[in-house]
Amino acid sequence: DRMLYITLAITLIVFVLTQIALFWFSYKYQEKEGQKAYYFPHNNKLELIWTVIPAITLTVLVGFGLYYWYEITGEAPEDAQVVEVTGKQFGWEFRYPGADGKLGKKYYREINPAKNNPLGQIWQDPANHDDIVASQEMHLVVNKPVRLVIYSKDVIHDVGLAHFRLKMDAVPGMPTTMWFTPKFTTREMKQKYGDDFTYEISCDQMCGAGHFSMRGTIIVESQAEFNVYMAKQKSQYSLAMAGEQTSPANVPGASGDSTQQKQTTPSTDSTGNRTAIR
Ligand SMILES: [Cu+2]
Repeated sequence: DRMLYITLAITLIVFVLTQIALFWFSYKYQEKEGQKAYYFPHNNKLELIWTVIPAITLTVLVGFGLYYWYEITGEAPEDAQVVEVTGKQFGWEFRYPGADGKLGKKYYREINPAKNNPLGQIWQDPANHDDIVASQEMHLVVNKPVRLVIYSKDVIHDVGLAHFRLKMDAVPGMPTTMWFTPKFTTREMKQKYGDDFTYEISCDQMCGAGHFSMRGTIIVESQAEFNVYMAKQKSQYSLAMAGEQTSPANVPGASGDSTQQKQTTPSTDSTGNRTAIR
């Protein structure tokens, strides 16, 4: 926020001064009887001044921007929590590493929502066995750095975190990352701004007919509350294995990937209508 205010202040001052000068000069030197225009073709000193000063100012402003950019996209602190975020038409999926602290490998051809594998996790990889997958709602721990690893399953989306002043594109085939530390729990924010406050994750990149409905929520809570939430979740592996036993058809990849079906069924409500999207 501070950077935005400084940039606004500097540009506002320059804007006001130049506008005053513009109107003042056009008033002062308006057409008058007996006044002849002064021929003023070039002045090196002036050229130099109005090139160098803005150049330095803008370099400094951009420099700050770059500094913060490298900070949020750079190495996260050692103790950071990792959450994988996947955008799709139209919704968000989140994956948390289990007790091993490691996200298992995945491959796009394994994506098969019908078999409880929306992210294409490779079940042969033991690191996948305790990973937890959730959709639309992300849980974070207050005052603990979190590193988001961002994917997309179809087109370009964008993880927009307005309350955290962050956004990052979700690009198919190219994971992006950013890290930050939530400072206030959802409960603290509700006390401050009213009960209807929610941390929101919005899609900041126009991505299709259901773009407007790509709204997820973030719950920032204490470590204890987070642990309770995690303990209640079932690993995606166990859900997939349970599903496998009841469904006799087990032809890997035969049902194809989900992107083709999804595009034909735009949904109006991403939370209530998840089956229609898939
Ligand atoms: Cu989107």
